Amino acid sequence: MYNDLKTSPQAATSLDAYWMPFTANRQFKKAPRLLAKASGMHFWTPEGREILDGIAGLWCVNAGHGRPKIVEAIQRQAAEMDFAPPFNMAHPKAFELAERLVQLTPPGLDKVFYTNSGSESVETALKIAIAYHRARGDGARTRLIGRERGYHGVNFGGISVGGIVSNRKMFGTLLAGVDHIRHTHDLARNAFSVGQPAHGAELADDLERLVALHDASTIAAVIVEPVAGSTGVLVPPQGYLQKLRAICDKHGILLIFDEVITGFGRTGANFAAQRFGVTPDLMATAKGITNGSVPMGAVFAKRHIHDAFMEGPDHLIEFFHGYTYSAHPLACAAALGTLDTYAGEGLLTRALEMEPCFAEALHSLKGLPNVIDVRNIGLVGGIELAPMDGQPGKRAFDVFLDCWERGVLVRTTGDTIALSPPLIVEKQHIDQMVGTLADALKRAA
Ligand code: PXG
Ligand code: PLP
Repeated sequence: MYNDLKTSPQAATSLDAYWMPFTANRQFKKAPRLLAKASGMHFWTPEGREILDGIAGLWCVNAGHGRPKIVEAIQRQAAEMDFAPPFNMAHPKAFELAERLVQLTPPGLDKVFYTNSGSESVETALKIAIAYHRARGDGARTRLIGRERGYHGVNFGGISVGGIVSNRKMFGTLLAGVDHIRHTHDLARNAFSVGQPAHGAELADDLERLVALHDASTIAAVIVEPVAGSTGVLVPPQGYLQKLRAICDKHGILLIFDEVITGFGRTGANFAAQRFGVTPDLMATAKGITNGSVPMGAVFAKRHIHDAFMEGPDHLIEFFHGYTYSAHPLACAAALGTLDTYAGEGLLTRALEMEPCFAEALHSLKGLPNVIDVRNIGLVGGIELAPMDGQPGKRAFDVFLDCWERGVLVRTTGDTIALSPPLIVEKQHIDQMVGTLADALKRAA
């Protein structure tokens, strides 16, 4: 029935050529879900149906859609200068943006390396970590430690340190010299925790197990998401990140936070590092940096890490890494417009203000059919469902489809439904999201 999409009365576009990312292609093409317009908290379908955006696009549109300062910045920049080579050349906005960004970061993270996505930020951070040790004459530190249930994008470094079986199993041997600490998800002790769960700080000690196995002198870095997003909104247990920081310090291991989702206000502070009071050595970001409007990412590094590279003759490249589109003028302009929007409306701390209202609404779902956990921090929420027998992920996917039919966009990962609305969300939107979800959960029972 949907072999074609009518984009105008005359034209019909085939669905054949587009191989869609992270999508059940055959299911989608039988009944496509299309978005044609967006503004503020909403999308509209080509037929004009209004959809409440419960997930900030894909955890990225933190200021809501179509914000004028961002739109105008992109339009002006596209007309003025479309592209400037980033190798051996630069443009003023790249510096202006970097100075603005490091005003927002935790103490000491005052160097910025630009990328174009979260995946590229992760690769960049991992490469900086390994090369940093080598530049200091500690070149045996090459091992990378990730965590089970981590998501660090889709490139080879990221899937190697990541902990999602389906993202790894098809792709061969991955990077050598990678190991993983245990994840922190513990339904038995922590189900229905409001905010940070009480139990599990001791899971950070799992890093000591890997140090004992591999020796600290071989380990370059540990990478974790402060709050795991893609694997079901896993909030760090109280004291866990502090403990991880202390163990890294004890052994000279760099701590990398992957803040691709948690950065730019999602947890109620500029970065989750500030929300939790733990400063990493390197921080990978993307998404909210441009409000999702133009692809961009950034890695933040402590000054001493950057400075370790600044050796040798000064006409030589210090770090053999970079992308054609690093510091792309449109992305820099969009990011400046985004930071103005965040600052002008106090959005980077708004999730903290909205957290009690959001938490209360989410936790009202406790007791509905198949709801086995509710998790929240800032403006991120996860509702975990009991899987259907022999069909993992199906129950949550059915709820997602039902919500879509009823005008609310949510996200599923496994049998967890995730909500991460734009930071401009109001109580009435939260009520609509959670109300629609509650009805869908009852229907799915
Ligand atoms: N790290 C983290 C922590 C992320 O959440 C990436 C890296 C990769 O970013 P890019 O820009 O390369 O996609 C992400 C991205 C989901 C979902 O379903 C989450 C992401 C991307 C796509 C889907 O939760 N996060
Ligand atoms: N492949 C080829 C053949 C290239 O020339 C380049 C960049 O010049 C790349 C890949 C990398 O592209 P990007 O810099 O956009 O990541």
